[in-house]
Amino acid sequence: MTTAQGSAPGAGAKADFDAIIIGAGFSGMYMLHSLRDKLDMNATVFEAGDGVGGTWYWNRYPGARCDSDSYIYCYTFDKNLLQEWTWSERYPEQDEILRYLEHCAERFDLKPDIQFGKRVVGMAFDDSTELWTVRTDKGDVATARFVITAVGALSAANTPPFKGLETFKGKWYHTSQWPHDGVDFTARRVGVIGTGATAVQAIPEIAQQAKHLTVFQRTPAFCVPARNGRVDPEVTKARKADYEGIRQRIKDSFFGFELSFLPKAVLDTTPEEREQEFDRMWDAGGFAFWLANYQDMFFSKEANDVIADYLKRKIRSTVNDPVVAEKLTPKNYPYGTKRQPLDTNYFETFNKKNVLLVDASTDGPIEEITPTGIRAGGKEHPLDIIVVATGFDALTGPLKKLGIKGRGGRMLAQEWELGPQTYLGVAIAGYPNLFTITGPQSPSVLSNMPVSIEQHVEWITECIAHMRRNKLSTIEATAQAQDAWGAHVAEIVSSTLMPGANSWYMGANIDGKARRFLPYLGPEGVSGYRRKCAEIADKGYEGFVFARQGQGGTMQPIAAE
Ligand code: N01
Repeated sequence: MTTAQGSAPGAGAKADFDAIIIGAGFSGMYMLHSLRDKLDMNATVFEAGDGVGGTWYWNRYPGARCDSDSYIYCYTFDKNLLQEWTWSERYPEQDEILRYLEHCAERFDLKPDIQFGKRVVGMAFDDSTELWTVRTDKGDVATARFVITAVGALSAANTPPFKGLETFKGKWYHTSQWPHDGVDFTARRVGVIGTGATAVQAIPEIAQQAKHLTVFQRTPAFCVPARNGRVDPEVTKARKADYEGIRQRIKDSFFGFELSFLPKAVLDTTPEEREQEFDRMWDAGGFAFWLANYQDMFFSKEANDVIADYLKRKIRSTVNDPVVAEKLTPKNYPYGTKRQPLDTNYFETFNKKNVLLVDASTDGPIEEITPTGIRAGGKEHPLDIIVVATGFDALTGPLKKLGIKGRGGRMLAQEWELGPQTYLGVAIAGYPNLFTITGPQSPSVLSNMPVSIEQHVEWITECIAHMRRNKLSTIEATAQAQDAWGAHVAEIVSSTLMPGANSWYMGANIDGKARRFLPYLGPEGVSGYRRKCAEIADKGYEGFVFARQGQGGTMQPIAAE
């Protein structure tokens, strides 16, 4: 079904749907539930995949699992759901998360309103009707008053234009477009390109199966052990009894986890004292070392060096061959400024006889993919399978791919050539009635995603409810509010070490992409951001203008109820 009768809030031109949601992952599913079941809106979802799950539908590479603790990597909006679902492991595997999301889709009866196998390829705002027209690759054309993008921050795969890739006679796979029936590495010579969070999960798994594995590293990663394992049933019981407290604590936290920085500067500690703290965080595993370390870690290079030194020593004491250990040791960016990979036997894997590390700086970069392998630093490495673990065109990529045209035909992809411009990361001046869940310039990827997703979905739902109560037909961020938000995002990050890394947070992983810090960092993380969004709503949506039906193009601020 591509069209249906809908009653647009604020009356006026008839749309096929009150709202079109793009994507059926964590965010699109909750958005649909909220608009349809709380506001009684006629909403539909276009989803490119053949099932729900988003990230967890697509990323099926070996070792794929969540790096957030399972008890908080889930929806928290429904008390009963929290009680009825039990996670098996500290970090569930991809298939368990997908089963969870399937369960949610059934539980909230979402599938009848999701149109699977349809990728949105264009959408345009019509100034006269004040409606969006959305087109899919299957030929659907549907109108709606609101469009909500729920496309995820890491869904536009980045396959660098490696010379000769098309000539490779073996098989190659991008980790985020993994075959659903898996890949058999038995007796194969495998190459993995990349050593980010994905590759760090995949490499130890592939090395166990493959005859030979060659890892092509451009930048070494600082890894911390995941320390995955079954969850003790007593711990699960205690958490279920305390979910209200947990929910509040993650909402009030900096990053959406039950973690906070140590209220102390590492430079004010003795070497013995900090070594003890480092050991404690290291033994705890997970993001504690990254997100609950000394509070000066992200601000002072000297402090960062002290912390990074601990991780470098761990690499050197784990990897047997000192030359390989040196290649695996990060040297040219501060710790924590690239996404923290969590590992299970990653460095140990380089002690295996069937694993070879080819490092771009010391052995030479990838020059070409040949019909039979990869040539790097003048040497050809024969391969049967290549795993391309080169990540994503993060945050802006998925939105640019939607072909969004706003007021007067302005094109988002063009306007964002020098970086994203948003208000709060959830709205864009010139694009009325468009909301971007966990969009650029919101906490998004710098938080435990479900926490930020729920916050955005609930804020958007309340905003649309407000419009319906006040018979408002369009909402649009002002250019001034947008500029001020962009300046604020940039100013905050400039006081940190984050710009010092060639990270995907900075857009540095994509050739030609503007170097801009893409998510929003602070000053009080997700809790401060949540408060800011709430204050803006309380002030009658400060920084936005509303219009009633028929005022398109000449929007006037309208006082809130
Ligand atoms: O991608 P990445 P990823 N030639 O961009 C290298 C999330 N995630 O898929 O560092 C050679 O981090 C690149 O090198 P460099 C998580 O947020 C979540 O691993 O740019 N190499 C790097 O080593 C994560 O951060 C979970 O110099 C090239 C690698 O490829 C995000 O996904 C689990 C290259 C890419 O690393 C992305 O991680 C896993 C080139 N031309 C991942 N281009 C969860 O827990 C790039 N590289 C939910």
